[in-house]
Amino acid sequence: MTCEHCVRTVKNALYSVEGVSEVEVSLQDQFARVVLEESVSFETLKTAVESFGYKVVDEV
Ligand SMILES: [Cu+2]
Repeated sequence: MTCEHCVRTVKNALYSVEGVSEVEVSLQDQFARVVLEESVSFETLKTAVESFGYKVVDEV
């Protein structure tokens, strides 16, 4: 992610996943924090982000 537009896109990608209730994305630290209201696999979140052209490098 390189700018605020990327941050918005990644946020929208994550919010589009069913079960995601809250998303925090940091451009400076290059991370996304996701609050889930139901069980969602990391793979599902990763796929959503990657479908918008962004790479997920690690799982914390
Ligand atoms: Cu950008």
